[in-house]
Amino acid sequence: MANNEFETIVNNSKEISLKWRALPAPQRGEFIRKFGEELRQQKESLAHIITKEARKIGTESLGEVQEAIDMCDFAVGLSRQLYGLTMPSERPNHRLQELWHPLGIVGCITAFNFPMAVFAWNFCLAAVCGNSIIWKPSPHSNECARGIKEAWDKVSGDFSDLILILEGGNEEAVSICEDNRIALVSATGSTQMGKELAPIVSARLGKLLLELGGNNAAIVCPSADLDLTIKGIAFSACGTSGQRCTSLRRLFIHQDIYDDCVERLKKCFDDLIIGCPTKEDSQIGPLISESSYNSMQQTLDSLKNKNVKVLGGERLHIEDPKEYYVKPALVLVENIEDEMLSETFAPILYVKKYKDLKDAISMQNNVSQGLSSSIFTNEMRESELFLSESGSDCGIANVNIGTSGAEIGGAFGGEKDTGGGRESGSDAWKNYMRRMTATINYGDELPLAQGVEFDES
Ligand code: UN1
Repeated sequence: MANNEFETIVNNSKEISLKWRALPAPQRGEFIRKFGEELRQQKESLAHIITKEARKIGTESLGEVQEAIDMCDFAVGLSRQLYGLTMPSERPNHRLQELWHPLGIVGCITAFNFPMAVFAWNFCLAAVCGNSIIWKPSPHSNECARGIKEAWDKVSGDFSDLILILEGGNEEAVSICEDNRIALVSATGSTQMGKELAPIVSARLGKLLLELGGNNAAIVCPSADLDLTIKGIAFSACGTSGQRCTSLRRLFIHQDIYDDCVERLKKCFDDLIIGCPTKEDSQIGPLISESSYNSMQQTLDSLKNKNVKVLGGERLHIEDPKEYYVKPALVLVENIEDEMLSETFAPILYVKKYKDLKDAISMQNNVSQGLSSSIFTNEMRESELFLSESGSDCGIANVNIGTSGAEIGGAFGGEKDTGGGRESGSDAWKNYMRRMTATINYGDELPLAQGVEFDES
């Protein structure tokens, strides 16, 4: 990347942010409404780009564009709801009030697996909050980024530069992190990436929003409805070829239903349709790259070397010989293996028996990541324990739903090595603004807070 290319991008982003923030928030929302309409119009063609580049199956690609559309709708409403609190002042004739202001430029680093939706989470909020955005997409999904930018350019009038794309890899990501004109860096990717980039932003006391790796688990209790449970597990573990940050990696099954559940899972994994993502009936497309395939095989080999039972996981030669299709792997473990403690971004599901729900919850929590978690049960006491302060330690906890496929209305993100950030719904918008506490004295005296006296003599 030429230095002056980066300078131009930052300067242009700064310039547009000053104009954009002067628009009343509901007018900013109106642009996002039109952007959402444009995405609706282009839903099929944008989904097509996702399938082509990120190799997601048709219905998931359409779902991803829908997620971006949902974010637009959410942000339009939000543009009239950037509420600040007012608090009672302790002093007479005073008002105490919170004001929310834009940050300026937001830097957004996204991963290949959600090449449009995760950008939309960030952009729609950043924009209605009055910020511009510089977007560094994954090198695997530049075309998706260009597709989104073109849609924005159709509706953005003079505000085309509100989205500026910086294509590239690590060097470009580091440039974003180093630049103190970029107020907030929102980054999605592996925990390792987060641990490399976060210190750079922190060193300049910049703001960070991190959405990093998961190592998500589900617990299946004896009362679970196994039909919906198996479907939920299969989608979360194998959908998107196990390449979601929310993908299900670990499964704890109660001993009373273990055999039955594992039999059904085996059958379900055998029946999955693995094939070219452009084919209507394919449920699982290829992995994104050779290196993803290699890391999957490395993990499985090291398990096999320890005589752990691995079912599936082999490469399937379908269509293009350069693509890496795999059969999702079921790994039946008796003990917690080291491989289970880190995230392999591929369809590997570890399955372990449990006796006591509290043990299952503690095994679930006993990893460094904390993104998503599920329990399958029809017992209210079990699900409430799971959701309680003694339950799951994740940012997302589901009952009778798999770990993946969150809606945009809730705040999305996780604890511990997942980075602590929250994006998309609820009050995640506050990450994209600065909070100003204003105290206004409309009286003709100057009483001091805490009763302090400072009388002039
Ligand atoms: C991601 O994999 O980075 O909850 C995001 C889900 C999707 C988002 C995943 N809505 O699975």
